[in-house]
Amino acid sequence: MKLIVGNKNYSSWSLRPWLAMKVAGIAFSEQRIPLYGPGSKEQILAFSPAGKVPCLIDGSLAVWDSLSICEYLADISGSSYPTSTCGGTRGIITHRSIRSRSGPETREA
Ligand SMILES: N[C@@H](CCC(=O)N[C@@H](CS)C(=O)NCC(=O)O)C(=O)O
Repeated sequence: MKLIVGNKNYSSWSLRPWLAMKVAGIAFSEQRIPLYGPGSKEQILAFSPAGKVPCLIDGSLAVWDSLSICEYLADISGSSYPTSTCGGTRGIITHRSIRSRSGPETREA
């Protein structure tokens, strides 16, 4: 699996799945794309149809949006996002209300 992230000093969205994967011990490689520079958007769009980072590449599957990535990781590993806890539910509601403007979050490459 490969996680596409932005600048770690200001892309907190990128750090969410990055931290989740580190804490869960999920093996992954990382590709960093410097944000808001010449060609940045094109580089992101090569992976993420939403034109945003983070984006997780797992084989032919691309998953974008930090919450969707965490939910996907929970599905495949059983050890990531705490979806069954009160805190997990609150996190999901918060994330979903923010991301609902950005359309579907998975696609087959
Ligand atoms: N709701 C999205 C937000 C993603 C987002 O806004 N990412 C920003 C960086 S923190 C981005 O990709 N900006 C680059 C751009 O818009 O060109 C998520 O949870 O992943």
